[in-house]
Amino acid sequence: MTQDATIGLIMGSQSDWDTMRHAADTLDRLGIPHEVRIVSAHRTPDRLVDYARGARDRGLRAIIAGAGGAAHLPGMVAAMTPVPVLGVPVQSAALSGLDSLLSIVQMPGGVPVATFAIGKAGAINAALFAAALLAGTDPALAGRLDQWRDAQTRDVADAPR
Ligand code: RP5
Repeated sequence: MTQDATIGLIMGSQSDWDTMRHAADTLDRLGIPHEVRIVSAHRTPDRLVDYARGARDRGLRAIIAGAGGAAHLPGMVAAMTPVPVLGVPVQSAALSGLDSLLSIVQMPGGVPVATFAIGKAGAINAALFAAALLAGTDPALAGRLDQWRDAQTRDVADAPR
């Protein structure tokens, strides 16, 4: 979904897509238009600058940025746009994502990145958090988000099968 995107979903590498597709799926289920791009802070720095600088004028209301290892992508994007950045630490091979988590969450004061859990849970929750942000000014989306949560509650069995 790319038309009139309100959420930007970016990741540092194709290898992050297995994680970040869960954010895309969640946005799809909630009917939130979004754009998906690979933007690497170190491999495509010019693309990063163009993306971040143009984010507000394209109408993005939040950017979900997933990265692994030395995960400077969310922080660099946050430095170049006033649009809120939601960081998702991708599980890395060497340190299981602890490196990703610390390098996203430990932003110096002044340039915030809202940081979520490592991996799939973080990708889903970043999308739900972005939805909650938009729902404040979008009653129809607020209704869909309520329905999503009700369905999640109904899916919990009383006892294990
Ligand atoms: C980061 O390096 C990406 O976000 C990815 O998680 C990690 C490894 O990238 P690849 O070597 O798999 O392309 O930039």
